[in-house]
Amino acid sequence: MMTRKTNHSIRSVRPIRRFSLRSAAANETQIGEATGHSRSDGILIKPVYTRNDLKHVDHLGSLPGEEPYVRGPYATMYSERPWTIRQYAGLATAVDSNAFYRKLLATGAQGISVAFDLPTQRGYDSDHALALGDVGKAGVAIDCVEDMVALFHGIPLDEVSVSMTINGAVLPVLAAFVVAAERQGVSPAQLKGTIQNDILKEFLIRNTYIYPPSPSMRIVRDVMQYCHIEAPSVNSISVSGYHMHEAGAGAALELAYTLANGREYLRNAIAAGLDVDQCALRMSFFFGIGIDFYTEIAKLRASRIIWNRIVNEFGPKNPKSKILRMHCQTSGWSLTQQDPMNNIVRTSIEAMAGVFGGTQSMHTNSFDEATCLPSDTAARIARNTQLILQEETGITQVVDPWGGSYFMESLTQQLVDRANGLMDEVESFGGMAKAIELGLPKLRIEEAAAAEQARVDRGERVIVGVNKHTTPDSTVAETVVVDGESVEQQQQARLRELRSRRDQQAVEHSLAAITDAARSSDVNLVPLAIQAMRNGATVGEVSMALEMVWGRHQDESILVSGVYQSKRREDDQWRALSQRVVSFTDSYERPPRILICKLGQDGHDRGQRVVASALADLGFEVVLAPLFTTPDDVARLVDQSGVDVVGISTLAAGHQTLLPQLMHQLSKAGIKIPVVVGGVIPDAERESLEQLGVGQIYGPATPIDVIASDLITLAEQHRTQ
Ligand code: DCA
Repeated sequence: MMTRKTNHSIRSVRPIRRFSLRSAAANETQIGEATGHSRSDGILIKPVYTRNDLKHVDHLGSLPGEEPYVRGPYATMYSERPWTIRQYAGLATAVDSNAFYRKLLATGAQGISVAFDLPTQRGYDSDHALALGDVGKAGVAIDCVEDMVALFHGIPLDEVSVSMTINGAVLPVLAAFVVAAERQGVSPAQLKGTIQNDILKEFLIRNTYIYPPSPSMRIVRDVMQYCHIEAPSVNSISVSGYHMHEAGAGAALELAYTLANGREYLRNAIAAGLDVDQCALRMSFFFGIGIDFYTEIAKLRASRIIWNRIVNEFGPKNPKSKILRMHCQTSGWSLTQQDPMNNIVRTSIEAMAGVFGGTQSMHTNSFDEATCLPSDTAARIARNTQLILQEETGITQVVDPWGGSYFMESLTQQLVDRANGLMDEVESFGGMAKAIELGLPKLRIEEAAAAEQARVDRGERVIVGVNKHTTPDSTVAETVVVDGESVEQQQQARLRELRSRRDQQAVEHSLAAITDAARSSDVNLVPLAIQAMRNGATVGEVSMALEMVWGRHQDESILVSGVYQSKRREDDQWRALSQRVVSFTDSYERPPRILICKLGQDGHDRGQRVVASALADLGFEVVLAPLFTTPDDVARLVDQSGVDVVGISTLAAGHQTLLPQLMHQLSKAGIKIPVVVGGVIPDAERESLEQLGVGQIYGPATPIDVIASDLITLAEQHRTQ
């Protein structure tokens, strides 16, 4: 992994490094290899199960609320208290989000789950140059305590449990939350909820890190320690598999890497002087729930068995430390832009798997989220899906109804065994932090994603409305679009006002204290961040006080190679495309060359990496830009790299501002090059993108063959210009 001091440096053109898992893995396993027997991890699912299938099952006979907790963390489970309905949301400004939360709470939601916009997550204030285009787009913009106060106006923080998805910028955001609670007269000891604070998965997959791994792990530990002492009802970490699931990991990979991350956090905190009960008691987990119904139920059951074993390794005294409690979210990846009402059905089935698996808290996605932020109608249906499960179906009456099933118990054991094998592999590399540094887990997940994409493109994995049973007329009726410019202006005005009235000396003094503390490791940073925010510092300023010492981290791009092709080699359509690439190479004395990039702070890169890997397998020269590029950076890369086509991947709506800027930069530089865009793009935007000069627009689930064919044509046209 590579770290650089600032985010403003000029990035050089970097052709992708391609990496074969066969040569990389010391302990080669079959995980991630698609056998064709089942949807996930190559696990064989048979038509009939008998008691013989229970022979190798270790956990039979236990009760709910008892070790190894396979049947649930609590003895009575939902029969006494159903899971918490906690819809994840954040809309543009704090005031808008507050109105949304209050409506959710008034109509059946039982907890709040805050989504922050990307600049907040990456530690930039809304007036920072690199925040441009992303302010308020994929969540709420929070710059200072006043924003946090507005976010929770009228919501009693000693009563309502609040979860916050914040990782890199956890210090200033947690600090702002504590100060906002103070203003309500609520002490940290009265707060309840969860702070995500899971930085390892950011390095692994989600990419909203700020600092390099080592100081980032110190922040995690400081937050765990602070919460243990001052805010004991706050879950100080939510170890997340969700993003791995969304990035393409099958059930065993998601389980293994999430729980290996959990073990790494335990080790990290214990090494810093906490005991296992101090940290494990308030550790929680977060899983994705996909459409693979049986496997997903088994995955959640298996997670509790494995975590119980891991915590026991550290000799806990409190039995509660050994219990894995989890939040689940239905899969965003399984949502389709085509025939979107199908998503209501998918989400219901996924939610049911989460419930059968024994989740403690859940978010159900809205059916329109493959295209835009949820509309009111879609959000209501999503929430009602959970209410119907809780209040109409009778599902909550029986604890772990799958317990004792030949099939489910055997599947649970298979997942435990597979995940244990993968975790052994991680241990052989020296633990998760080391394995992430070597890049192995990310490549394994990408291998799974590429294989899955190939199965979809071959029609082996059916997605109704996408690769089978398609319908021509299927768009979302109502699309929500955030007016990013107006949100940016509002946030910037609030920042100007704050900076003009605060005691500047006090702010500078408290920021200097943070910078000093970053140089040593024996001071807990949380109280210092709280003091700075109380004095009127901003999220960006606190982040920068640390960045001055630690720098900003940037990940190196390595792509898997050969996985997509291995599933398509025998396929006529693939062969024809390969032949076109060969002809192109013969004609122009080099292969078609494409620059693939994301603009702004959007780090969700599964889509672009799968496409890049498949195109490289086909014979393209792929230049994969670093994450977090500005339009200027991209224009410079195009100029330097001599590519034939530019592909922009966008999932968080930043393109609405940044793409016009890129087109302007290219034209100013006199560069004529085809530009294509893929990702989450509402139908209503297509016309304006075409007018801008965008050559092709690819929605989610567009087959690789379509993209590759277009790109070859565009490259040919570019060459003959
Ligand atoms: N019998 C006895 N007690 C029960 C039962 C039961 N059947 N069910 C729940 N409870 C108790 C719990 O022990 C807990 O009490 P405590 O706080 O004193 O320990 C309380 O009721 C709340 O239940 P819990 O299972 O902790 O559920 P939540 O408060 O909703 O927390 C958790 C769920 C996963 C732990 C938390 O981290 C969370 O909410 N995460 C959400 C993360 C998120 O939103 N991420 C978005 C991306």
